Amino acid sequence: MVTRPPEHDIDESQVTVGAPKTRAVGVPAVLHALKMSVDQMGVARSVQTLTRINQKDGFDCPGCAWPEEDRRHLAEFCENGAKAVAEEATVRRVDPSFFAEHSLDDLRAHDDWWLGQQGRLTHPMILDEGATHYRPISWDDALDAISDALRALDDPDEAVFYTSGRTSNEAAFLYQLLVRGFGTNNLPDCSNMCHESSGSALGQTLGIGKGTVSIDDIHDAELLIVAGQNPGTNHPRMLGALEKAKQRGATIVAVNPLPEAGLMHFDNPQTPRGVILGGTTLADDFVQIRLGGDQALFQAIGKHLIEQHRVHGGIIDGDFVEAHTSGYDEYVAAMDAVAWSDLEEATGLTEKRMRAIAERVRASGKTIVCWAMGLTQHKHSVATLRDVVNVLLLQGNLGRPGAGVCPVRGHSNVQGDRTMGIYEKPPEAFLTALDDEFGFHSPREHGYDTVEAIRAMRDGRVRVFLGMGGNFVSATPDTAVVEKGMAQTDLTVHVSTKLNRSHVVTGTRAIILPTLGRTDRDRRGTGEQRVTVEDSMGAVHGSRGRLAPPSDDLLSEVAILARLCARVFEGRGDAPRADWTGLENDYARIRGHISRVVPGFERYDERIQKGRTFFLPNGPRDARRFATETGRAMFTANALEFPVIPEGRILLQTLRSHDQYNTTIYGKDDRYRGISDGRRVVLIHPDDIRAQGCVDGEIVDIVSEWPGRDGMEERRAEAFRLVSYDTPRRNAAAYYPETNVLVPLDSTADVSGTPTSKGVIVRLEKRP
Ligand SMILES: Nc1nc2c(c(=O)[nH]1)N[C@H]1C(S)=C(S)[C@@H](COP(=O)(O)OP(=O)(O)OC[C@H]3O[C@@H](n4cnc5c(=O)[nH]c(N)nc54)[C@H](O)[C@@H]3O)O[C@H]1N2
Ligand SMILES: Nc1nc2c(c(=O)[nH]1)N[C@H]1C(S)=C(S)[C@@H](COP(=O)(O)OP(=O)(O)OC[C@H]3O[C@@H](n4cnc5c(=O)[nH]c(N)nc54)[C@H](O)[C@@H]3O)O[C@H]1N2
Ligand SMILES: [Mo]
Repeated sequence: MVTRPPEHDIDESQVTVGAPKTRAVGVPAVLHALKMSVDQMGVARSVQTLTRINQKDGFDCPGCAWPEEDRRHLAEFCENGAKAVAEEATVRRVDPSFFAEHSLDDLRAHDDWWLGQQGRLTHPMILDEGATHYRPISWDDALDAISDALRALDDPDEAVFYTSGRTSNEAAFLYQLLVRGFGTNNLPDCSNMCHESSGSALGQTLGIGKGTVSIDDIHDAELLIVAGQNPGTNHPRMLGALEKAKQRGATIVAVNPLPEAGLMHFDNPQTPRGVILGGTTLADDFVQIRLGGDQALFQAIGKHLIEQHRVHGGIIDGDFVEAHTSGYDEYVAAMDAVAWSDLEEATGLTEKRMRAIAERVRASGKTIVCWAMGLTQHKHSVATLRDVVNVLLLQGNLGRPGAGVCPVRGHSNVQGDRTMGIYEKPPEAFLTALDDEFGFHSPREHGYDTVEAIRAMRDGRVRVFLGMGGNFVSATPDTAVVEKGMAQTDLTVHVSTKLNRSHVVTGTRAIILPTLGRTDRDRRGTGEQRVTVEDSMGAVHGSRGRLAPPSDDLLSEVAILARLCARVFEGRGDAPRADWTGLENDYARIRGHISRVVPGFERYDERIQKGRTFFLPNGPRDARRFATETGRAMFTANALEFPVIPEGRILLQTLRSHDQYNTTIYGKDDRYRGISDGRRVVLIHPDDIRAQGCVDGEIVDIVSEWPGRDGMEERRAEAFRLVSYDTPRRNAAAYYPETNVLVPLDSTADVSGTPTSKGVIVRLEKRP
């Protein structure tokens, strides 16, 4: 039976704390996901939908970007994929009567869970200047209003165009064309807060900002290091690949401050082994590292390998280093110089322990390092990832089977969006090809990334904000600053599937454009359209929804963008030229344009027909080709950095619970960590609770401290419950987005500019 949306917000006084789990998935996961599916969409629709996820010619799961296995199980089961689908395929609706009933103030008072649980948006809505409620508006009027606002700007740089990572390749390509044709590169995206550090480090050292492994490589690896990642919750299908590698004899080392259930033990619901025989123990070695200690760990591994090679020989792949790399001597000198005592302090591990981990690397003939946000969201993340690359280069673990780098991407098409040109710093070759194809001149000046866009809003330099998916207000750091910045704009526009905070923290005027999701059938012009996406490993494939859309009033992202292009470019001789209506009616024609602009997409449409997949060229993987400054893979010498926590303070990481998708809160539990019915908790070492003069279960405020221009700035998140947890001393964890109020806007990673969401210095304060 479908259940009604919640009437009330989460009641945090109901939170309960039990023992964390030590194993992931299994039958409880199946039951939990089925319940959520049936709550949102009933039995028949649940079956119809769940059996189509990631099947050939079905739709691409809007959950994560982990690739599909070649031989798919019928309804390859993934608890959190099923939840992502249920959220989108829900039969609950947010229609004009909902907006008539709820004023903006009323909506603003609700939490993110309540907002998201109300259902799918069904109709374009506008908030007029000074209005208390959104009112319905026709598509034509809404698109005219947006186009008029853009065309009235003094300078195209007064507009900001954000993208989340669910947008299809076709829509992303049109979007960046709209933005560049309009005259700016202000294209911040969720990547700026996510894997930007990976892109920066890999681009510099390997010449490609992406991973270099395929799913077969994962199966073939001898050693898999999984660092700064919680796959049991965020990439559950990865557990199946790890299990397969394990069964073929791989060793798995998990590096994490928290003993995450999914890293420890996996009960695969697809196999009898997982259901009745007790599943598979995944991590052979759980390395409980301090927050931000990973650069030190990889330096320790490199240092040990270099030392041992000197004594015994045969460890470093001299041929590879000689033929394919640069910077080796400088790197060796830096590793010789780094002190074990510093490496111990940074990691919280002993020299002996680190040498033992390094011995596993030495013993492995094929090593892959996988990582996610635990490695990318620190001040020194880019340096950390360069040191990951250094270790792999030593043994030639790049460009051969079973070895390489595996940044595990977040949103299901975040990688594809970047390939399609959603980037504030586009390379010249891309712009030249784009200009040639559409007969115009793209702006060359770099645009704002996410943090720069917020600064510009704060300083009153942004007048129009457009969000292609996502939830900018909740997802970004320093919530109070973002909310103020948004309010200073003239117009905020969101192309969205579901209601979220960014719809209720608005500019002077605001427009909501409801759109189709992955699961929805997309019928236009020449018939049912498919879109395409790129997974975390550079494989491109089609996605086609089958469900009746939530209302007849929805336009696809492609249709919205094609119509905006027509309006914004009308009568402008210097604008891109294309048959906008033709593109809207036949997405294959967009793929035609892409095939001529983006390398690797030749014969694009043909290669994705009938559920086919193709791999994009990958220099390091395909041919040990490294398009770097030196034309070789680059060793780099990086100074050791790690967070220094002032006296009496704690380092806080902000992460995801098991029942959320970024700012979309599916439910109130974090089953694997033992938390139920609430989210305002701080997971913290029991000795730190005592050291702060508190007791377990006490409710405290979290106050972050940041040395700003005018002295120490304080930011406060109120009323969090202290939960004793197995985490290193002075390292705590709490859920995002609630804790984004604490992340200072200027606290960003060097080079990549990513907010330091995994390293926020805080103190705890007793409540009056
Ligand atoms: N169900 C679900 N799936 C998702 C998402 C979701 O919200 N829900 N989000 C998607 C997106 S956009 C992304 S980017 C990914 C995110 O996937 P993850 O990166 O797994 O997400 P987080 O919850 O941020 O978890 C960070 C992990 O890194 C660890 N960690 C934190 N700091 C450090 C550190 O300094 N060193 C080490 N070694 N470990 C550290 C944390 O303890 C935690 O296990 O998941 C994607 N998939
Ligand atoms: N403190 C802290 N902050 C973080 C992070 C962290 O770990 N800690 N993680 C960061 C990371 S890794 C990321 S990726 C960002 C995520 O930032 P975003 O991508 O901006 O946030 P989401 O919550 O994924 O966006 C959800 C909204 O997207 C819309 N949506 C969903 N599907 C579709 C679709 O198919 N089309 C369209 N047009 N809209 C759709 C829905 O309206 C939904 O409300 O957050 C970042 N912020
Ligand atoms: Mo992400």
